[in-house]
Amino acid sequence: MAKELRVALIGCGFMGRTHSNAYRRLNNFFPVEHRAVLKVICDVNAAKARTYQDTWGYERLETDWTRLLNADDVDLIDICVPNRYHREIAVAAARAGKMVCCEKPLAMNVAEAEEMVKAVEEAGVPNMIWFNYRRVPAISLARQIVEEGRIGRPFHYRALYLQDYTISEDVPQGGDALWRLDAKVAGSGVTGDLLAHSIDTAMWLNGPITRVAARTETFIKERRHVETGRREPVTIDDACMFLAEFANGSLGTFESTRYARGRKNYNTFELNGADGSVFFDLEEPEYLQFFEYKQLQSGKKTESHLTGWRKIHTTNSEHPYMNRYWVPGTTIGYEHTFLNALGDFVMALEAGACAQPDFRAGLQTQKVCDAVLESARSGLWLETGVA
Ligand code: SOE
Repeated sequence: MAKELRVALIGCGFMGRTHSNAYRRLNNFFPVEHRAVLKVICDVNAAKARTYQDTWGYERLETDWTRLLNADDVDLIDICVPNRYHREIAVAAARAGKMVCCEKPLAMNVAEAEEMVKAVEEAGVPNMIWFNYRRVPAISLARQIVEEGRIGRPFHYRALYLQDYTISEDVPQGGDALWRLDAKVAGSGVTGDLLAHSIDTAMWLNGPITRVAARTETFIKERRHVETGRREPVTIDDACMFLAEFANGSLGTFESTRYARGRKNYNTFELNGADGSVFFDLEEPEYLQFFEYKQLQSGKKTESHLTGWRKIHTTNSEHPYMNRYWVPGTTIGYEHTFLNALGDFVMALEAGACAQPDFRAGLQTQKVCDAVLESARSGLWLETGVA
């Protein structure tokens, strides 16, 4: 392990923890040449940064991210701050010649995302957006099944992403913990925060989404704002449902809300084709369900008394990523999706390639999100511009 990958991570929230854990574990599980070094933790709040430094073992801390740009001891800048700050940091980091990894959604809107793509591509720096759910072994297996042609002609894609933590009117908006409820900081509500995941997975499995028709709702119109202490209008979409057309001719439905009582992080999808279907549910993340319209000995496709859905326990070493971990039958968790993403990033780096999903892939998802929000405003079917 000759080389170092010296990381500066900006933002000491929930996502910063998932990424820090991935950097710490990388060399325990992935046989890469680079050794991940937790070099700098950066947050405007020095106390938070200090706690992170103690917990995760970062070598030093900064409270001003611009000081990272000329830091000779930093190779990669990882952006885990609220969405409003992604563009400025990513563009500056790329221009400073740093590798850039960024939490999802890529930006507040398409214009910002385009600027970010331009910056990393002009600078020629490796970049990645953390759409971690692609790296759930069962979801990667779904992609493999699609690539192997086992689904046949696709007809339907159906995705749900449901949570319930904003049902109470007493939940405030804004501030460190609840910036996702403030459109000025988050860009949008469930569309950018949750549906961005569903859209990324959908386009990875089923190709470009070309047209959308959407409806959003904001159920609670005013909430106390943490920063001003006043009740202020709520500007995010609390719920979003949209219809989609895919370039391959299939139809999609997408639904997301933070008002589905009992649902904490319910992320599911199903893809139905002429020859098979796949179904995934993040509450049972180690399983992929697969229905195969099977080829019988006669060569004719039909169903029999043994036909049915298979529930594949994706823990064998033949399943994506699982040869890195334990023995067949034992499971991995949410945190490993970030570790798998990082492993892919570093392996691509060493192969002289750019890992997927990169910023350009993040831009495609951003285009769909923007079209969804615009469609909800206008009531019209809209082209996404994704080809
Ligand atoms: C929102 O609650 C959230 O933390 C998202 O921001 C993450 O991307 C998702 O994976 C879990 O839920």
